[in-house]
Amino acid sequence: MASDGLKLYSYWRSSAAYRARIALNLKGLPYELVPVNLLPGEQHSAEYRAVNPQELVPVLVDGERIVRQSQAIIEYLDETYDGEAKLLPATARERARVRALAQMIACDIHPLNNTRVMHYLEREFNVPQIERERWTRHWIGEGFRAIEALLSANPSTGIYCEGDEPTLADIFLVPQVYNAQRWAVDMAPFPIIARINASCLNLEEFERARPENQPDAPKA
Ligand SMILES: N[C@@H](CCC(=O)N[C@@H](CS)C(=O)NCC(=O)O)C(=O)O
Repeated sequence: MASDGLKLYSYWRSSAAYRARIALNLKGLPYELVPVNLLPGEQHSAEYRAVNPQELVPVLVDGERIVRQSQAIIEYLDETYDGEAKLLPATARERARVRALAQMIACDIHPLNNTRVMHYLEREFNVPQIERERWTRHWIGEGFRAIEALLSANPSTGIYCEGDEPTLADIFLVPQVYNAQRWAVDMAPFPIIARINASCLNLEEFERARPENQPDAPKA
């Protein structure tokens, strides 16, 4: 099925929006990118709140339909458009595994390190930057330790998290590695995560979605 105009509200450095960009590229779907600058707080404007009362990116607009939450967006795209790739694998066992890996990131790592959480720690509890960064590294490290263990213990791990085609799990992993590198997390204890990240970034669809390659990224 062809799309009649997809629009993605995105911010170049948002790892949740990065996930949606990768999925759109893997599905071979062209889209209009609508930048929402999180730094001055455009996500809190009345105009954007009407699109997403949660005041977060990404949001996908597909004609009359508005889809919020990156995992819902990705699964919606996969179910709605044939596209070039299937982002969820064929069997229930495989789908459960990739969803579990994705949710370890989406539910148990990323929300603890979100901009609004960091601002709250600073504003309400006077947590200094150095400790906020330690907090971020701690939660990414905890999550990555568990993901690395699951990847290393399972023969289904291939070039990518599940087999030799990229799936939902890789779509979540790569932006989280980007965040880890941004906050100087030591990746040495996570060789499988690092290897899968490198394999993904060799793909043009992941490369095009990178934060640095977005039109709203500051020019170097
Ligand atoms: N669970 C949401 C998370 C979305 C999210 O946290 N987006 C962040 C950027 S990565 C955001 O918009 N933050 C704005 C803020 O914290 O004010 C999803 O997966 O879409």
